[in-house]
Amino acid sequence: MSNRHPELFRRHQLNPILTVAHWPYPANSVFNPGATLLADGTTLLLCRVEDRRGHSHFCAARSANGVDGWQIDPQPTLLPDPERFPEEVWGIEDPRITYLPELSKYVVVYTAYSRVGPGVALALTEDFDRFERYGMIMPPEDKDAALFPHRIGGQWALIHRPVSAPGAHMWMSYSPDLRHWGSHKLMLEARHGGWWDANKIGLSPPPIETPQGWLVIYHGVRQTAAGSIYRLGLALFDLRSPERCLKRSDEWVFGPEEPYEQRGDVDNVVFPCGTTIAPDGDTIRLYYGAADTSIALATGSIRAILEWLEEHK
Ligand code: BMA
Repeated sequence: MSNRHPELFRRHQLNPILTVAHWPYPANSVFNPGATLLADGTTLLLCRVEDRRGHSHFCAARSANGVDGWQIDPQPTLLPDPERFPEEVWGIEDPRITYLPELSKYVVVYTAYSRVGPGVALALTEDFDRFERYGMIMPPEDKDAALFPHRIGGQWALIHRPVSAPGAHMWMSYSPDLRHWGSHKLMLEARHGGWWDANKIGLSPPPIETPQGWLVIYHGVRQTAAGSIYRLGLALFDLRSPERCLKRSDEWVFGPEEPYEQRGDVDNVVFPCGTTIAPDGDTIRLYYGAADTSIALATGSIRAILEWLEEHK
């Protein structure tokens, strides 16, 4: 047991598991990957790749064991398309993947970086080769969004993080068709003052359905004299009304401790955009961007996480 944090997430000894040195084409950095398990058990990471202009696109990396032996697409998998979607002019960032059994498709919800700030965009795919873009579904400033895997009360449901004075909080919105969004509800507020998650929070990976509720891993941003620190906390939400918070951890559960998390293009950042759950239904793999520079992996147990949350809510 670490004396700094509960060992809910154990870092992999091969961390960072993917860096720009693995990339088949020139780039600045690879980080903040979305993650999913394909039907054959392959782990797919949709990695955010930042080019040497500072603009990001996505590139898929596939691995049989989810740890090494990555097959990386030789070219970018999804590039910004500013001709048809001007809101992507400065790049696309931080993809969150959810498989939608109703459509037999994956949905990728991502940040589109427009001239007037970041907004939330959505695309569907069956194969991570061809994508059907829906364009921007939430205008700036908004990011840190992901879709729930099935309709709730007949509607699709989205978590996102609009920025408004005086803070940045997590909201839920609902849609009949993935294009038109409404019934906006405040889901989780940033805390205030000296808290680790004061003023600015956001969803990290897509919500995870458990018998006890939707498990949400979120990031909190602490502003310090030396810059921001990005850490992770836990919350559980009602299965039928996911804007209703059942439990929230006071303490963060994962933060920058290792050199590859503390030093990089942006120091002191752990930023997961995806998880995979093993066939045992319990082992969770958290894929995260480290210091906006590389990709790392930490593993935990959903049962242990829920037990810890019950004790520390
Ligand atoms: C957030 C997001 C992430 C990034 C983090 C730290 O606002 O934009 O993409 O990893 O800042 O720079």
